[in-house]
Amino acid sequence: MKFVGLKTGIQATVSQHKLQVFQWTSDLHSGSTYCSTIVQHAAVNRKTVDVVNLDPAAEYFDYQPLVDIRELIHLDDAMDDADLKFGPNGGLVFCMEYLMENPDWLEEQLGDVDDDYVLFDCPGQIELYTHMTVMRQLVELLQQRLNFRVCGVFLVDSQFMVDGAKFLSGTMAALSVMVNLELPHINILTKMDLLSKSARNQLDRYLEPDPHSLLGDVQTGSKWSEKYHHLTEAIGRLIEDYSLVRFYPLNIKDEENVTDLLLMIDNMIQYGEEADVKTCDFDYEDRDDGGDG
Ligand SMILES: Nc1nc2c(ncn2[C@@H]2O[C@H](COP(=O)(O)OP(=O)(O)O)[C@@H](O)[C@H]2O)c(=O)[nH]1
Ligand SMILES: [Mg+2]
Repeated sequence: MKFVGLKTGIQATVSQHKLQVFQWTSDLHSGSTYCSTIVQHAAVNRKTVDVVNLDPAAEYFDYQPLVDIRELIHLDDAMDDADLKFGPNGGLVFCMEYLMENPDWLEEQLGDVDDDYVLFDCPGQIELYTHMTVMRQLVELLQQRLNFRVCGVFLVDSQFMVDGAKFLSGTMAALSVMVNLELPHINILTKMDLLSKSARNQLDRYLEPDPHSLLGDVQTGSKWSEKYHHLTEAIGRLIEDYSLVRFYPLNIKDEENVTDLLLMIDNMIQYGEEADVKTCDFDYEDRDDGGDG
C-alpha cells in the first residue's frame, strides 16, 4: 500500500483497487507540522506516507514533498504579475484555481499512486473550505479521476478554543467546512502540548460539549450577548443534540495519541481493509523431546 493525503488538509490512500485516502486540514498554522509528524510516525512503523505541498506560499516545511504546487505556480507569480496584480488572498485563490485548470499536471506529478497514502498539505485560508468551490473541485478530482479515498482533516489551534465564545465560533467554522466539502471529516485541536494545565481543564469541559456550560462562559453581560442570548443557546443545543461537531485533541509529542488518531482516520477511509494477510515462514527447531506432540 502507498498512501495519499492534505493540510487545511486532506489525507488519501490508494490500494490495488485504486483506493486512496486524502487528509486535509484547514488551520491556524499547524498544517505542515501535522504532515511531518504523520510522516515520521509512519516511518517508525515502517510505512510510507507521502506529502503533497498544496500551499503556493509555503516558505518552510519539514518533509520531502512528493509533489510541490510551487513548481507549477508560486503565490509571488500571481502577486508580481503586472496584469493580475493580486494581493495575498486573491493570489492564493488564483493559484488554487490555476491548479484545478491543470489537473493533468497533478496527475502526472503524483505518478503511480496505487496503494499510496498521501497527505495534501493545504493552505490555511479558511474561506477556501467554508464556502468557495475550488477545494471541493480538488476533492472531486482526487475521488473521481484519481480514485482516492479522501478524508478531510480540519486543524484548529487549541489555544484559540479555550473560551466559550471562541469554542462556539470554531465549532461553527468546522461545521461550515463539513457541510461545504461533504467528506468523511475529522476535526483536530492542535498544539495541545502548549496548553497550560488550567487551559487544558477549561478545554476538557468543551470536548463533550454541554451547551449550558458553554453558554455560561459566553454570557459576558454585554448588550450584544443579552440580545443574542437565545440564538447562542439554540446553536449550542443544535451542536449537542445532533452531535454535529467533535474535536480530537492532538499532542504531537504523544506517540499513542498520534497512533489513535491514525487508526481513527484509517477506519473512516477503510484503509487497509483490502490488504492481504501477510504470511511468514517459520523454521521450527527440531524438537527431540521424545514427547507425543
Ligand atoms: N509546540 C508545537 N508547535 C507547533 C505545533 N504545530 C505547529 N507548531 C509550530 O507552529 C509554527 C507553524 O507551523 P506550521 O506547521 O508550519 O504551520 P502551517 O503554516 O499551517 O503549515 C511552527 O513554528 C511550528 O513549529 C504543535 O503541535 N506543537
Ligand atoms: Mg505550511
